[in-house]
Amino acid sequence: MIEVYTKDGCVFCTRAKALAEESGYEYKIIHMPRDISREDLMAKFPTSRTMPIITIDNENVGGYNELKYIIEERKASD
Ligand SMILES: N[C@@H](CCC(=O)N[C@@H](CS)C(=O)NCC(=O)O)C(=O)O
Repeated sequence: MIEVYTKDGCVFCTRAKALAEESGYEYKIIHMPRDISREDLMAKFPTSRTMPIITIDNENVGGYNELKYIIEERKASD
């Protein structure tokens, strides 16, 4: 399961949401601050400095660029 932590006014978040949707994989959007507070987000991902924050099967894989790479790799090996 892909989880995309997003916020408003974030170009890479918009790109990541579109990419997750297009990918056909199961995904979930978690919006900060609607679904998670800034404090809880920072506690959950203390080393992350940019948005979006993306996890796959609960592992922090990075942001939009990393998700794009992972999806391309997965599709190539399908
Ligand atoms: N390489 C990152 C870039 C993400 C990025 O720069 N996000 C912006 C918002 S659209 C951000 O968090 N900027 C805040 C900062 O750089 O401190 C990705 O692919 O997701």
